[in-house]
Amino acid sequence: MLGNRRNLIFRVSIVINIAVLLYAAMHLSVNTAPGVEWIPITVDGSERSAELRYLGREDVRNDTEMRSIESSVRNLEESTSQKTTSTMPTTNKTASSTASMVDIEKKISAVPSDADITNETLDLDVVDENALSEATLTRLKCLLTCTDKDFASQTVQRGEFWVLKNYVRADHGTIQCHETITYTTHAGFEFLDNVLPLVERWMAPVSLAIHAPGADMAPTVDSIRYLRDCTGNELIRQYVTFHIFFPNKHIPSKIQDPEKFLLTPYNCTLKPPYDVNSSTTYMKEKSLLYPVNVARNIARDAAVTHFILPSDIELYPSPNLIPRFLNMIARNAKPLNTSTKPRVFPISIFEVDAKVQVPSTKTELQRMLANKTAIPFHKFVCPNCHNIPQGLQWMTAPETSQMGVFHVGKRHGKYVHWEPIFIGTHQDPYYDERLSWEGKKDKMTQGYVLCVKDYDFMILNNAFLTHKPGIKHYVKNPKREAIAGRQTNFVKNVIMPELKKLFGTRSGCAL
Ligand SMILES: *C1O[C@H](CO)[C@@H](O)[C@H](O)[C@H]1NC(C)=O
Ligand SMILES: *[C@@H]1O[C@H](CO)[C@@H](O)[C@H](O)[C@H]1NC(C)=O
Ligand SMILES: *[C@@H]1O[C@H](CO)[C@@H](O)[C@H](O)[C@H]1NC(C)=O
Ligand SMILES: *[C@@H]1O[C@H](CO)[C@@H](O)[C@H](O)[C@H]1NC(C)=O
Ligand SMILES: *[C@@H]1O[C@H](CO)[C@@H](O)[C@H](O)[C@H]1NC(C)=O
Ligand SMILES: *[C@@H]1O[C@H](CO)[C@@H](O)[C@H](O)[C@H]1NC(C)=O
Repeated sequence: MLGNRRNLIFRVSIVINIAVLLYAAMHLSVNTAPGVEWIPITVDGSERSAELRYLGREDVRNDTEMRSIESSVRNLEESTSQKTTSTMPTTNKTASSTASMVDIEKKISAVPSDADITNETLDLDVVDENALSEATLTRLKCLLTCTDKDFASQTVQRGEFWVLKNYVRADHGTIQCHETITYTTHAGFEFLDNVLPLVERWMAPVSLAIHAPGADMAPTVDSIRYLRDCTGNELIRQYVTFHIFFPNKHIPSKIQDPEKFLLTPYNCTLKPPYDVNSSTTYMKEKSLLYPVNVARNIARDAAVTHFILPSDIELYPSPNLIPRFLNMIARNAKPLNTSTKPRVFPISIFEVDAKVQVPSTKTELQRMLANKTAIPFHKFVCPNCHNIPQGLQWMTAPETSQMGVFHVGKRHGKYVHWEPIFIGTHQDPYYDERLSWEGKKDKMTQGYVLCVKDYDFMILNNAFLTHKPGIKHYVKNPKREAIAGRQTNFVKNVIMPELKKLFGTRSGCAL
Protein backbone atom coordinates (compact mmCIF):
# COMPACT_ATOMS: atom_id res chain seq x y z
CA MET A 1 0.00 0.00 0.00
CA LEU A 2 2.80 2.33 0.94
CA GLY A 3 4.62 1.45 -2.25
CA ASN A 4 1.57 2.25 -4.32
CA ARG A 5 1.11 5.52 -2.56
CA ARG A 6 4.71 6.47 -3.11
CA ASN A 7 4.44 5.53 -6.73
CA LEU A 8 1.38 7.66 -7.04
CA ILE A 9 3.08 10.57 -5.33
CA PHE A 10 6.03 10.06 -7.58
CA ARG A 11 3.91 10.10 -10.73
CA VAL A 12 1.95 13.10 -9.58
CA SER A 13 5.20 14.87 -8.86
CA ILE A 14 6.54 14.18 -12.34
CA VAL A 15 3.43 15.69 -13.85
CA ILE A 16 3.77 18.70 -11.58
CA ASN A 17 7.46 19.00 -12.41
CA ILE A 18 6.76 19.08 -16.10
CA ALA A 19 4.04 21.64 -15.62
CA VAL A 20 6.30 23.80 -13.49
CA LEU A 21 9.09 23.42 -16.02
CA LEU A 22 6.90 24.73 -18.79
CA TYR A 23 5.79 27.53 -16.54
CA ALA A 24 9.39 28.28 -15.65
CA ALA A 25 10.45 28.38 -19.26
CA MET A 26 7.63 30.79 -20.00
CA HIS A 27 8.45 32.86 -17.00
CA LEU A 28 12.16 32.99 -17.71
CA SER A 29 11.52 34.36 -21.15
CA VAL A 30 9.91 37.42 -19.63
CA ASN A 31 11.80 37.73 -16.38
CA THR A 32 15.53 37.44 -16.31
CA ALA A 33 16.11 38.24 -12.65
CA PRO A 34 18.31 35.54 -11.16
CA GLY A 35 16.87 33.42 -8.41
CA VAL A 36 13.39 34.65 -9.10
CA GLU A 37 10.79 32.82 -7.05
CA TRP A 38 8.70 31.13 -9.64
CA ILE A 39 7.34 28.47 -7.39
CA PRO A 40 4.38 29.89 -5.53
CA ILE A 41 5.00 29.69 -1.80
CA THR A 42 1.80 28.64 -0.21
CA VAL A 43 2.10 28.21 3.48
CA ASP A 44 -1.58 28.51 4.05
CA GLY A 45 -2.40 25.26 5.76
CA SER A 46 -5.82 26.35 6.92
CA GLU A 47 -7.86 24.92 4.09
CA ARG A 48 -5.57 22.23 2.83
CA SER A 49 -5.61 18.99 4.68
CA ALA A 50 -2.50 17.52 6.21
CA GLU A 51 -2.59 14.87 3.54
CA LEU A 52 -2.39 17.49 0.82
CA ARG A 53 0.44 19.27 2.53
CA TYR A 54 2.23 15.96 2.83
CA LEU A 55 1.93 15.45 -0.88
CA GLY A 56 3.00 19.01 -1.44
CA ARG A 57 6.18 18.48 0.48
CA GLU A 58 7.21 15.49 -1.55
CA ASP A 59 6.88 17.26 -4.82
CA VAL A 60 8.53 20.35 -3.43
CA ARG A 61 11.59 18.22 -2.74
CA ASN A 62 11.70 17.35 -6.36
CA ASP A 63 12.52 20.83 -7.42
CA THR A 64 16.16 19.83 -7.06
CA GLU A 65 15.60 18.24 -10.38
CA MET A 66 13.64 21.11 -11.83
CA ARG A 67 16.39 23.47 -10.85
CA SER A 68 19.01 21.53 -12.71
CA ILE A 69 16.86 21.75 -15.79
CA GLU A 70 16.30 25.39 -15.24
CA SER A 71 20.04 25.90 -15.03
CA SER A 72 20.57 24.12 -18.27
CA VAL A 73 17.88 26.21 -19.85
CA ARG A 74 19.68 29.28 -18.69
CA ASN A 75 22.97 27.72 -19.63
CA LEU A 76 24.69 28.82 -16.47
CA GLU A 77 28.30 27.86 -16.13
CA GLU A 78 27.78 26.93 -12.53
CA SER A 79 25.23 24.38 -11.59
CA THR A 80 24.67 23.85 -7.92
CA SER A 81 22.61 20.80 -8.50
CA GLN A 82 24.18 17.60 -7.26
CA LYS A 83 23.11 14.24 -8.48
CA THR A 84 23.25 11.58 -5.88
CA THR A 85 21.61 8.27 -5.43
CA SER A 86 20.18 9.12 -2.03
CA THR A 87 16.95 10.26 -3.52
CA MET A 88 14.82 10.88 -0.50
CA PRO A 89 16.89 11.16 2.60
CA THR A 90 14.27 10.73 5.26
CA THR A 91 12.33 7.81 3.88
CA ASN A 92 13.01 4.33 2.70
CA LYS A 93 11.76 4.44 -0.84
CA THR A 94 10.85 1.36 -2.74
CA ALA A 95 13.40 0.15 -5.21
CA SER A 96 11.13 0.60 -8.20
CA SER A 97 10.49 4.30 -7.77
CA THR A 98 14.16 4.96 -7.13
CA ALA A 99 15.10 3.17 -10.30
CA SER A 100 12.65 5.06 -12.44
CA MET A 101 13.83 8.30 -10.90
CA VAL A 102 17.39 7.54 -11.92
CA ASP A 103 16.28 6.76 -15.46
CA ILE A 104 14.42 9.99 -15.77
CA GLU A 105 17.30 11.89 -14.31
CA LYS A 106 19.64 10.47 -16.93
CA LYS A 107 17.36 11.64 -19.67
CA ILE A 108 16.71 15.14 -18.48
CA SER A 109 19.71 16.31 -16.59
CA ALA A 110 22.66 17.33 -18.67
CA VAL A 111 24.58 19.64 -16.39
CA PRO A 112 26.19 17.85 -13.50
CA SER A 113 29.09 19.95 -12.27
CA ASP A 114 30.66 20.03 -8.86
CA ALA A 115 29.73 23.09 -6.91
CA ASP A 116 32.61 24.41 -4.93
CA ILE A 117 31.07 24.20 -1.53
CA THR A 118 34.01 25.72 0.29
CA ASN A 119 33.73 28.89 -1.73
CA GLU A 120 32.42 31.57 0.62
CA THR A 121 30.71 33.47 -2.13
CA LEU A 122 28.87 30.51 -3.54
CA ASP A 123 25.39 31.59 -4.43
CA LEU A 124 23.11 28.77 -3.43
CA ASP A 125 20.49 30.29 -5.67
CA VAL A 126 17.62 28.98 -3.62
CA VAL A 127 14.51 29.02 -5.72
CA ASP A 128 12.16 27.73 -3.06
CA GLU A 129 12.83 28.61 0.55
CA ASN A 130 10.45 25.85 1.58
CA ALA A 131 12.62 23.11 0.12
CA LEU A 132 16.20 21.99 0.55
CA SER A 133 18.19 21.45 -2.63
CA GLU A 134 21.01 18.95 -2.84
CA ALA A 135 23.47 21.85 -2.99
CA THR A 136 22.06 23.29 0.21
CA LEU A 137 22.24 19.92 1.93
CA THR A 138 25.86 19.50 0.82
CA ARG A 139 26.62 22.95 2.16
CA LEU A 140 24.94 22.16 5.48
CA LYS A 141 26.89 18.95 5.80
CA CYS A 142 30.11 20.95 5.44
CA LEU A 143 29.11 23.76 7.77
CA LEU A 144 27.72 21.62 10.57
CA THR A 145 30.25 18.76 10.51
CA CYS A 146 27.97 16.72 12.74
CA THR A 147 28.11 12.99 13.37
CA ASP A 148 25.19 10.74 12.53
CA LYS A 149 23.70 8.94 15.52
CA ASP A 150 22.22 5.49 15.76
CA PHE A 151 18.54 4.88 16.21
CA ALA A 152 18.35 1.65 18.22
CA SER A 153 15.83 0.67 20.90
CA GLN A 154 17.40 0.37 24.33
CA THR A 155 16.35 -0.05 27.93
CA VAL A 156 18.56 2.20 30.05
CA GLN A 157 18.65 3.70 33.53
CA ARG A 158 18.72 7.42 34.20
CA GLY A 159 19.03 8.20 37.90
CA GLU A 160 15.99 6.76 39.60
CA PHE A 161 14.19 6.20 36.29
CA TRP A 162 14.01 3.40 33.78
CA VAL A 163 13.94 4.57 30.19
CA LEU A 164 12.62 2.62 27.21
CA LYS A 165 14.52 4.65 24.63
CA ASN A 166 13.18 4.47 21.06
CA TYR A 167 10.41 2.20 22.34
CA VAL A 168 8.28 2.77 19.22
CA ARG A 169 10.37 4.20 16.42
CA ALA A 170 9.22 6.36 13.53
CA ASP A 171 9.31 4.78 10.08
CA HIS A 172 11.48 7.52 8.59
CA GLY A 173 14.54 5.29 8.30
CA THR A 174 18.08 6.60 8.39
CA ILE A 175 18.42 10.33 8.92
CA GLN A 176 21.62 12.25 8.45
CA CYS A 177 22.30 14.72 11.20
CA HIS A 178 22.44 17.80 8.97
CA GLU A 179 19.33 17.27 6.87
CA THR A 180 16.49 18.16 9.21
CA ILE A 181 15.60 19.24 12.77
CA THR A 182 14.07 17.16 15.56
CA TYR A 183 11.28 18.57 17.70
CA THR A 184 12.05 17.11 21.14
CA THR A 185 9.23 17.06 23.63
CA HIS A 186 7.55 15.17 26.46
CA ALA A 187 4.16 14.52 28.06
CA GLY A 188 1.93 12.25 30.06
CA PHE A 189 -0.38 10.19 27.81
CA GLU A 190 -3.32 12.51 28.57
CA PHE A 191 -1.64 15.19 26.40
CA LEU A 192 -1.21 13.04 23.31
CA ASP A 193 -4.08 14.70 21.46
CA ASN A 194 -1.45 17.32 20.57
CA VAL A 195 0.68 14.92 18.56
CA LEU A 196 -1.26 15.11 15.31
CA PRO A 197 -1.62 18.90 15.03
CA LEU A 198 2.02 19.19 16.01
CA VAL A 199 3.40 16.79 13.42
CA GLU A 200 1.11 18.20 10.71
CA ARG A 201 2.87 21.51 11.10
CA TRP A 202 6.36 20.21 11.79
CA MET A 203 6.51 17.49 9.08
CA ALA A 204 9.82 16.19 10.41
CA PRO A 205 11.13 13.96 13.21
CA VAL A 206 9.59 14.31 16.66
CA SER A 207 11.29 12.71 19.67
CA LEU A 208 8.65 12.31 22.37
CA ALA A 209 9.36 11.10 25.93
CA ILE A 210 6.27 9.89 27.79
CA HIS A 211 6.15 9.60 31.57
CA ALA A 212 4.17 6.40 32.24
CA PRO A 213 4.44 5.27 35.85
CA GLY A 214 2.50 2.17 37.00
CA ALA A 215 -0.99 1.88 35.56
CA ASP A 216 -0.40 4.79 33.16
CA MET A 217 1.59 2.40 30.98
CA ALA A 218 -1.41 0.55 29.48
CA PRO A 219 -3.26 3.66 28.23
CA THR A 220 0.09 5.02 27.02
CA VAL A 221 0.66 2.02 24.79
CA ASP A 222 -2.95 2.16 23.59
CA SER A 223 -2.55 5.85 22.83
CA ILE A 224 0.56 5.22 20.75
CA ARG A 225 -1.28 2.51 18.83
CA TYR A 226 -4.32 4.72 18.36
CA LEU A 227 -2.18 7.60 17.07
CA ARG A 228 -0.38 5.35 14.59
CA ASP A 229 -3.40 3.41 13.39
CA CYS A 230 -6.48 5.59 13.77
CA THR A 231 -5.71 9.22 12.95
CA GLY A 232 -6.15 8.72 9.23
CA ASN A 233 -2.77 9.84 8.00
CA GLU A 234 0.76 8.51 7.91
CA LEU A 235 2.54 11.44 9.49
CA ILE A 236 2.69 10.02 12.99
CA ARG A 237 4.09 6.69 11.86
CA GLN A 238 6.47 8.47 9.58
CA TYR A 239 7.91 10.97 12.02
CA VAL A 240 7.15 10.35 15.70
CA THR A 241 9.46 8.27 17.90
CA PHE A 242 8.09 7.41 21.34
CA HIS A 243 10.22 6.85 24.44
CA ILE A 244 8.68 5.75 27.74
CA PHE A 245 10.08 6.28 31.20
CA PHE A 246 8.95 5.70 34.80
CA PRO A 247 10.45 5.86 38.29
CA ASN A 248 11.91 2.56 39.50
CA LYS A 249 9.44 2.74 42.42
CA HIS A 250 6.52 2.73 39.98
CA ILE A 251 7.36 0.09 37.40
CA PRO A 252 4.29 -0.88 35.35
CA SER A 253 2.98 -4.38 36.04
CA LYS A 254 3.37 -5.32 32.39
CA ILE A 255 5.71 -3.98 29.73
CA GLN A 256 4.51 -4.96 26.31
CA ASP A 257 6.84 -5.68 23.43
CA PRO A 258 6.28 -3.22 20.57
CA GLU A 259 7.49 -5.82 18.06
CA LYS A 260 4.35 -7.77 19.00
CA PHE A 261 1.65 -5.18 19.65
CA LEU A 262 2.44 -3.22 16.52
CA LEU A 263 1.50 -6.26 14.46
CA THR A 264 -2.18 -6.05 15.45
CA PRO A 265 -4.09 -3.00 14.24
CA TYR A 266 -5.79 -1.05 17.00
CA ASN A 267 -9.60 -1.12 17.18
CA CYS A 268 -10.31 2.38 15.92
CA THR A 269 -13.97 2.43 16.93
CA LEU A 270 -12.86 2.84 20.54
CA LYS A 271 -12.46 6.39 21.78
CA PRO A 272 -8.94 7.86 21.87
CA PRO A 273 -7.24 6.38 24.96
CA TYR A 274 -5.67 9.75 25.77
CA ASP A 275 -9.10 11.31 26.05
CA VAL A 276 -9.40 11.04 29.85
CA ASN A 277 -10.05 13.22 32.85
CA SER A 278 -6.46 14.19 33.66
CA SER A 279 -7.02 14.05 37.39
CA THR A 280 -7.68 10.30 37.15
CA THR A 281 -4.23 9.22 35.94
CA TYR A 282 -2.01 6.97 38.06
CA MET A 283 0.46 9.83 38.36
CA LYS A 284 -2.17 12.14 39.87
CA GLU A 285 -3.67 9.44 42.07
CA LYS A 286 -0.26 8.73 43.59
CA SER A 287 0.52 12.48 43.76
CA LEU A 288 3.75 12.00 41.82
CA LEU A 289 5.51 15.10 40.58
CA TYR A 290 6.12 15.40 36.86
CA PRO A 291 9.88 15.00 36.23
CA VAL A 292 9.85 17.50 33.39
CA ASN A 293 13.60 17.85 32.97
CA VAL A 294 14.27 14.11 32.97
CA ALA A 295 11.70 13.94 30.17
CA ARG A 296 13.28 16.83 28.25
CA ASN A 297 16.74 15.32 28.47
CA ILE A 298 15.56 11.86 27.37
CA ALA A 299 13.83 13.30 24.31
CA ARG A 300 16.85 15.38 23.43
CA ASP A 301 19.40 12.59 23.88
CA ALA A 302 17.48 10.36 21.49
CA ALA A 303 17.31 12.98 18.71
CA VAL A 304 19.55 12.05 15.78
CA THR A 305 19.84 15.50 14.19
CA HIS A 306 22.35 18.28 14.83
CA PHE A 307 19.67 20.90 15.42
CA ILE A 308 16.89 20.28 17.91
CA LEU A 309 13.86 22.25 18.99
CA PRO A 310 13.17 21.36 22.64
CA SER A 311 9.62 22.49 23.19
CA ASP A 312 6.34 21.87 24.95
CA ILE A 313 3.96 19.51 23.22
CA GLU A 314 1.19 22.13 23.12
CA LEU A 315 3.31 24.56 21.09
CA TYR A 316 2.73 24.14 17.37
CA PRO A 317 5.45 25.50 15.05
CA SER A 318 4.75 27.67 12.01
CA PRO A 319 4.76 25.62 8.77
CA ASN A 320 7.95 25.24 6.72
CA LEU A 321 10.08 26.32 9.63
CA ILE A 322 12.72 23.66 8.95
CA PRO A 323 13.59 24.26 5.28
CA ARG A 324 13.48 28.01 5.83
CA PHE A 325 15.73 27.76 8.85
CA LEU A 326 18.21 25.42 7.20
CA ASN A 327 18.36 27.58 4.06
CA MET A 328 19.23 30.48 6.36
CA ILE A 329 21.97 28.45 8.05
CA ALA A 330 23.35 27.43 4.66
CA ARG A 331 23.44 31.04 3.43
CA ASN A 332 25.52 31.82 6.52
CA ALA A 333 25.08 35.56 6.15
CA LYS A 334 25.37 38.18 8.90
CA PRO A 335 25.14 37.84 11.89
CA LEU A 336 25.63 34.09 11.55
CA ASN A 337 29.05 34.40 9.94
CA THR A 338 30.35 37.22 12.12
CA SER A 339 29.46 36.21 15.68
CA THR A 340 31.90 33.93 17.46
CA LYS A 341 29.71 33.27 20.50
CA PRO A 342 27.71 30.10 21.02
CA ARG A 343 24.15 30.63 19.81
CA VAL A 344 20.58 29.49 20.00
CA PHE A 345 17.60 30.60 17.93
CA PRO A 346 14.57 31.65 20.02
CA ILE A 347 11.14 31.47 18.46
CA SER A 348 8.38 33.88 19.43
CA ILE A 349 5.35 32.29 21.12
CA PHE A 350 1.67 33.23 20.93
CA GLU A 351 -1.67 32.11 22.28
CA VAL A 352 -4.84 32.13 20.22
CA ASP A 353 -8.50 32.14 21.05
CA ALA A 354 -10.11 28.73 21.55
CA LYS A 355 -12.42 29.24 18.59
CA VAL A 356 -9.88 30.22 15.93
CA GLN A 357 -7.51 28.45 13.55
CA VAL A 358 -3.83 28.39 14.42
CA PRO A 359 -2.16 30.97 12.11
CA SER A 360 0.06 29.65 9.32
CA THR A 361 2.07 32.73 8.46
CA LYS A 362 3.38 35.72 10.33
CA THR A 363 1.11 37.95 8.25
CA GLU A 364 -1.91 35.97 9.38
CA LEU A 365 -0.66 36.06 12.96
CA GLN A 366 -0.33 39.84 12.77
CA ARG A 367 -3.94 40.17 11.62
CA MET A 368 -4.98 38.06 14.58
CA LEU A 369 -2.89 40.15 16.98
CA ALA A 370 -4.62 43.23 15.57
CA ASN A 371 -8.11 41.87 16.24
CA LYS A 372 -7.02 40.33 19.55
CA THR A 373 -7.74 36.73 18.60
CA ALA A 374 -4.01 36.17 19.28
CA ILE A 375 -1.85 37.46 22.14
CA PRO A 376 1.78 37.04 23.22
CA PHE A 377 2.30 33.82 25.20
CA HIS A 378 1.45 33.89 28.90
CA LYS A 379 0.40 37.50 28.74
CA PHE A 380 -2.13 36.77 31.47
CA VAL A 381 -0.13 34.17 33.40
CA CYS A 382 3.42 35.42 33.69
CA PRO A 383 3.97 38.44 31.43
CA ASN A 384 7.67 38.82 32.29
CA CYS A 385 8.60 35.19 31.67
CA HIS A 386 8.14 35.59 27.96
CA ASN A 387 9.08 39.22 27.48
CA ILE A 388 11.41 38.92 24.58
CA PRO A 389 14.01 41.43 23.52
CA GLN A 390 12.43 43.61 20.81
CA GLY A 391 9.19 41.68 21.15
CA LEU A 392 7.03 44.63 20.12
CA GLN A 393 9.21 45.39 17.12
CA TRP A 394 8.98 41.73 16.12
CA MET A 395 5.21 41.89 16.12
CA THR A 396 5.07 44.96 13.90
CA ALA A 397 7.85 44.00 11.46
CA PRO A 398 6.39 42.65 8.22
CA GLU A 399 6.99 39.08 7.15
CA THR A 400 9.99 38.69 4.84
CA SER A 401 10.56 36.23 2.02
CA GLN A 402 13.57 34.62 3.70
CA MET A 403 14.11 33.43 7.24
CA GLY A 404 16.66 35.56 9.03
CA VAL A 405 17.84 36.72 12.44
CA PHE A 406 15.58 39.52 13.64
CA HIS A 407 17.64 40.59 16.62
CA VAL A 408 20.53 39.24 18.66
CA GLY A 409 19.55 39.40 22.32
CA LYS A 410 21.13 38.47 25.61
CA ARG A 411 19.57 37.10 28.77
CA HIS A 412 20.45 40.29 30.68
CA GLY A 413 18.73 43.19 32.42
CA LYS A 414 15.03 43.23 31.73
CA TYR A 415 15.25 39.79 30.15
CA VAL A 416 17.19 38.13 32.95
CA HIS A 417 14.28 35.76 33.66
CA TRP A 418 13.49 35.09 30.02
CA GLU A 419 12.55 31.45 29.40
CA PRO A 420 12.89 31.25 25.64
CA ILE A 421 12.09 28.25 23.51
CA PHE A 422 14.76 27.94 20.87
CA ILE A 423 16.37 25.82 18.21
CA GLY A 424 19.68 24.67 19.64
CA THR A 425 22.06 21.76 19.40
CA HIS A 426 23.32 18.88 21.52
CA GLN A 427 26.11 21.19 22.76
CA ASP A 428 23.74 23.33 24.82
CA PRO A 429 23.49 22.80 28.59
CA TYR A 430 21.06 20.16 29.83
CA TYR A 431 18.09 20.75 32.11
CA ASP A 432 18.53 20.01 35.83
CA GLU A 433 16.83 16.66 36.44
CA ARG A 434 16.13 17.36 40.11
CA LEU A 435 13.52 19.97 39.23
CA SER A 436 9.84 19.17 38.76
CA TRP A 437 7.24 20.86 36.60
CA GLU A 438 5.10 21.59 39.66
CA GLY A 439 8.02 23.42 41.28
CA LYS A 440 8.17 25.95 38.38
CA LYS A 441 11.24 27.81 37.06
CA ASP A 442 12.39 24.45 35.75
CA LYS A 443 14.31 25.98 32.84
CA MET A 444 15.94 28.83 34.76
CA THR A 445 19.12 26.94 35.63
CA GLN A 446 19.75 26.21 31.97
CA GLY A 447 19.08 29.88 31.23
CA TYR A 448 21.67 30.88 33.80
CA VAL A 449 24.34 28.68 32.22
CA LEU A 450 23.51 30.03 28.75
CA CYS A 451 24.01 33.53 30.14
CA VAL A 452 27.30 32.73 31.83
CA LYS A 453 28.55 31.16 28.62
CA ASP A 454 27.57 34.41 26.86
CA TYR A 455 25.22 32.80 24.37
CA ASP A 456 23.80 34.91 21.57
CA PHE A 457 20.01 34.59 21.36
CA MET A 458 19.40 34.97 17.64
CA ILE A 459 15.68 35.61 17.46
CA LEU A 460 14.17 34.34 14.21
CA ASN A 461 12.19 36.84 12.16
CA ASN A 462 9.28 34.92 10.65
CA ALA A 463 9.09 31.74 12.72
CA PHE A 464 6.68 31.44 15.63
CA LEU A 465 5.04 28.90 17.91
CA THR A 466 1.34 28.90 18.66
CA HIS A 467 -0.05 27.34 21.79
CA LYS A 468 -2.92 24.89 21.36
CA PRO A 469 -5.97 27.18 20.97
CA GLY A 470 -7.42 28.52 24.23
CA ILE A 471 -6.09 31.59 26.07
CA LYS A 472 -4.81 30.79 29.56
CA HIS A 473 -5.55 32.82 32.64
CA TYR A 474 -3.77 32.62 35.93
CA VAL A 475 -5.38 30.17 38.34
CA LYS A 476 -4.18 30.10 41.91
CA ASN A 477 -3.13 26.63 43.03
CA PRO A 478 -2.02 26.63 46.68
CA LYS A 479 -0.61 23.11 46.49
CA ARG A 480 1.56 24.01 43.53
CA GLU A 481 2.62 27.28 45.16
CA ALA A 482 3.94 25.32 48.16
CA ILE A 483 5.95 23.00 45.92
CA ALA A 484 7.20 25.99 43.94
CA GLY A 485 8.36 27.67 47.15
CA ARG A 486 10.42 24.62 48.10
CA GLN A 487 11.89 24.33 44.61
CA THR A 488 12.86 28.02 44.56
CA ASN A 489 14.78 27.53 47.81
CA PHE A 490 16.42 24.41 46.48
CA VAL A 491 17.56 26.22 43.35
CA LYS A 492 18.89 29.12 45.38
CA ASN A 493 20.62 27.18 48.12
CA VAL A 494 21.78 24.04 46.37
CA ILE A 495 21.86 24.41 42.60
CA MET A 496 23.17 27.97 42.30
CA PRO A 497 26.32 27.36 44.35
CA GLU A 498 26.97 24.28 42.21
CA LEU A 499 26.53 26.20 38.96
CA LYS A 500 28.81 28.98 40.16
CA LYS A 501 31.55 26.45 40.89
CA LEU A 502 31.07 24.62 37.61
CA PHE A 503 30.48 27.46 35.18
CA GLY A 504 31.59 30.58 37.04
CA THR A 505 29.73 33.88 37.05
CA ARG A 506 29.24 36.77 34.68
CA SER A 507 27.91 40.20 35.48
CA GLY A 508 24.27 40.59 34.47
CA CYS A 509 23.46 36.89 34.78
CA ALA A 510 20.94 35.74 37.37
CA LEU A 511 18.42 32.99 37.82
C1 LIG B 1 12.91 14.29 -6.81
O1 LIG B 1 13.95 14.41 -7.75
C2 LIG B 1 15.24 14.51 -7.21
C3 LIG B 1 16.24 14.70 -8.35
O2 LIG B 1 16.09 13.73 -9.33
C4 LIG B 1 15.53 13.28 -6.42
O3 LIG B 1 16.84 13.37 -5.86
C5 LIG B 1 14.51 13.17 -5.32
O4 LIG B 1 14.68 12.01 -4.58
C6 LIG B 1 13.12 13.15 -5.88
N1 LIG B 1 12.18 13.21 -4.76
C7 LIG B 1 11.11 12.44 -4.68
C8 LIG B 1 10.22 12.70 -3.55
O5 LIG B 1 10.85 11.58 -5.50
C1 LIG C 1 14.86 -0.04 3.82
O1 LIG C 1 14.11 -1.13 3.39
C2 LIG C 1 14.89 -2.30 3.19
C3 LIG C 1 13.98 -3.37 2.61
O2 LIG C 1 12.76 -3.42 3.31
C4 LIG C 1 15.52 -2.72 4.51
O3 LIG C 1 16.32 -3.88 4.33
C5 LIG C 1 16.38 -1.60 5.03
O4 LIG C 1 16.91 -1.91 6.30
C6 LIG C 1 15.56 -0.32 5.14
N1 LIG C 1 16.41 0.76 5.50
C7 LIG C 1 16.12 1.60 6.47
C8 LIG C 1 17.09 2.67 6.66
O5 LIG C 1 15.10 1.52 7.15
C1 LIG D 1 -14.10 -2.67 18.39
O1 LIG D 1 -14.75 -2.05 19.47
C2 LIG D 1 -16.16 -1.94 19.32
C3 LIG D 1 -16.68 -1.08 20.46
O2 LIG D 1 -16.22 -1.56 21.71
C4 LIG D 1 -16.76 -3.34 19.30
O3 LIG D 1 -18.15 -3.26 19.13
C5 LIG D 1 -16.15 -4.10 18.13
O4 LIG D 1 -16.59 -5.44 18.12
C6 LIG D 1 -14.62 -4.09 18.21
N1 LIG D 1 -14.07 -4.63 16.98
C7 LIG D 1 -13.14 -5.57 16.98
C8 LIG D 1 -12.67 -6.02 15.64
O5 LIG D 1 -12.67 -6.04 18.01
C1 LIG E 1 -12.26 14.68 36.90
O1 LIG E 1 -12.16 13.83 38.01
C2 LIG E 1 -12.15 14.50 39.25
C3 LIG E 1 -11.86 13.48 40.36
O2 LIG E 1 -12.39 12.25 40.06
C4 LIG E 1 -13.51 15.18 39.45
O3 LIG E 1 -13.53 15.88 40.66
C5 LIG E 1 -13.69 16.18 38.30
O4 LIG E 1 -14.96 16.76 38.38
C6 LIG E 1 -13.55 15.47 36.96
N1 LIG E 1 -13.54 16.49 35.93
C7 LIG E 1 -14.28 16.35 34.83
C8 LIG E 1 -14.15 17.46 33.84
O5 LIG E 1 -14.98 15.39 34.61
C1 LIG F 1 29.05 37.34 5.97
O1 LIG F 1 28.04 37.21 4.99
C2 LIG F 1 27.76 38.41 4.29
C3 LIG F 1 26.56 38.19 3.42
O2 LIG F 1 26.61 36.96 2.78
C4 LIG F 1 29.01 38.82 3.49
O3 LIG F 1 28.74 40.00 2.79
C5 LIG F 1 30.15 39.01 4.46
O4 LIG F 1 31.33 39.27 3.74
C6 LIG F 1 30.37 37.77 5.31
N1 LIG F 1 31.33 38.07 6.35
C7 LIG F 1 32.32 37.25 6.65
C8 LIG F 1 33.21 37.69 7.78
O5 LIG F 1 32.50 36.20 6.08
C1 LIG G 1 -9.34 38.13 13.22
O1 LIG G 1 -8.44 38.02 12.14
C2 LIG G 1 -8.31 36.73 11.58
C3 LIG G 1 -7.21 36.76 10.53
O2 LIG G 1 -7.44 37.78 9.60
C4 LIG G 1 -9.64 36.28 11.02
O3 LIG G 1 -9.53 34.98 10.48
C5 LIG G 1 -10.67 36.29 12.13
O4 LIG G 1 -11.93 35.98 11.60
C6 LIG G 1 -10.72 37.66 12.80
N1 LIG G 1 -11.61 37.53 13.96
C7 LIG G 1 -12.37 38.52 14.38
C8 LIG G 1 -13.21 38.22 15.58
O5 LIG G 1 -12.39 39.58 13.84
